[in-house]
This record gives sequence, C-alpha cells and structure tokens, in this order.
Amino acid sequence: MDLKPVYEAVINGNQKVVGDGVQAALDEGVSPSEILFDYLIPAMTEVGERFERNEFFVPEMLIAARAMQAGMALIKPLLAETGVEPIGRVALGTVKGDLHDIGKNLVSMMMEGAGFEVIDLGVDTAADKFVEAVKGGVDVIAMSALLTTTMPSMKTTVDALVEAGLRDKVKVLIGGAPVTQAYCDQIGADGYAPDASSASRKAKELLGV
Ligand code: B1M
Repeated sequence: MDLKPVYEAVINGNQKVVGDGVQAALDEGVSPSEILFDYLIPAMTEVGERFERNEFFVPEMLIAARAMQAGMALIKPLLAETGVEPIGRVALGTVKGDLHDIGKNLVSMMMEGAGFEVIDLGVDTAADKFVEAVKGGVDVIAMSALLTTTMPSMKTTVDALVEAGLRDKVKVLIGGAPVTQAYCDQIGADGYAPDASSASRKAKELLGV
C-alpha cells in the first residue's frame, strides 16, 4: 500500500488524511511499526529539518505534530500490544517556578516523533520530581526554562541527581530561550539544544541511538 500521502500529510499538517490513511493501512494489514518507522517518524524528521532551515516556523511545526498525533493515536495501543520498544525514555518538564509550556510541548512532540517515550512532568517541576523519574527508569531528563530567574533550577536538579547518587544513570538535556551551551557546561548538564528539533537529535546523540 502506498503510504506516501500519509507522509506528505504529516508534513502539510493534514490531520484527516493522516488519520484516514493510517486507519486504511492498518485495515489492510500494514504493521504499526512500519507505519511509524517508515512514514510518521521520517515525516517529522523532515519537518524538523525544514524548521532548522527556516522554511518552517513554530505554527507549521505544531500543525504537523498534531497531524502526526492523529496517526499515533491509532497505532500507539497496537504498538504496546506488539511490544515495540521506544528508542529511549525521556522525562520532560519546565523547571520549578516556570509556567511556560509551549516550547516544552513542542520538544515533547518532536521527541515522540523521533520514537522516544516521553513522560511529561508538566510545568513548575521541582528537582525531586526529576529525581523520582530517574528512579522510575528514564534515560534522559529534559528541562526547559524560559525565565532567567528559573534557569538556576536546572542546576538544582543536576545537584539533586548527584546527591541521590543517580547522576551517572541519566543524561541531562537542557534548553529554552535564555539557556546556552555555556550554561550547560557551567552546570554540568550533558547537552543543550536551541530548538525542539535539535532537542530530539541531541537526545539521540546522547544515548547513541
Ligand atoms: Co512569559 N516571558 N512570562 N508568558 N512569555 C517571556 C519568556 C519573556 C521573554 C517576555 C519578555 O519579557 N519579553 C519574559 C522572560 C524574561 C526573562 O526572564 N529573560 C517573560 C516573563 C517575564 C513572564 C512573566 C514573569 C510575566 C509576569 O507575570 N510579569 C510570567 C512568568 C510566569 C511564570 O512562568 N512563573 C510570564 C507568563 C507568561 C504567560 C503565562 C502569559 C505565557 C505562557 C503561556 C504558556 O506557555 N502556556 C507567556 C508567554 C507566551 C511568553 C512569550 C511571549 C512566548 C514564549 C513562547 O511560548 N514562545 C515570551 C516572549 C517571547 O519569547 N517572545 C515570554 C514560543 C516557544 C515555541 O518558544 O518556549 O522559546 P520557546 O521554545 C523554543 C526554544 O526555546 C526551545 O525549543 C522551542 C522551539 O523550537 N526549547 C527547548 C524550549 N525548551 C526546550 C528544552 C530543550 C531544548 C529546547 O531541551 C530539554
């Protein structure tokens, strides 16, 4: 079955074509993992690359991510049944004191689009919540901050991981408008990404997947 229209529809943000196309493919017996790994994920990868080339902007990326979710909603329960493993588990949150979540949600969508399982800890996420997530078995802690006043919470989390003896069990990825590579180096995080698309790429790089 030709699923190129589904691929194109994710890029163009056409939720209905994605939903109908994925359902038709499933009805014809195409495997959920083939739909995910050969069409949905490559389409979101293309969206990310267009964003990085300044051909797409935040609205296009949001619309594409929503279209992808229409397909994901149909295949996710089936993937769980067939035991397809995610490429990694990420606990993502906006840091303590910070309520901005638009960028974080974009990061979540791009990471899911890349094949990660994302545990969204929400906004105003204190260090102990991240520590608990690591105890629960995530591979990456991903923190977003939009305020210069909340950036220090990232260091608080890194310090809390050290204190809990868990620092070497997890990769720490940070981002958000005021965050920089220099800040990442300063607080001992593992990686910094300037935007949602590069965040999923960086997470893959950190895990070597
Ligand atoms: Co706020 N706010 N805000 N705000 N707000 C900013 C951030 C600000 C720059 C506006 C300004 O003054 N020019 C300023 C921060 C100044 C500073 O600290 N340097 C500011 C302020 C001061 C405040 C309040 C303190 C205002 C007040 O109450 N006096 C207050 C704080 C509330 C709190 O958090 N405790 C506040 C409140 C709010 C609203 C609630 C009204 C609303 C948030 C709604 C929401 O998120 N649900 C809001 C908004 C919308 C903004 C602006 C206008 C837009 C932010 C946004 O969503 N951008 C913003 C000004 C601006 O940016 N023009 C502003 C779009 C989003 C896609 O970009 O989040 O940067 P962004 O995410 C990017 C990258 O940063 C990156 O990927 C995304 C794109 O690909 N990224 C990551 C983000 N997280 C990442 C994590 C990663 C990797 C990449 O790895 C883990």
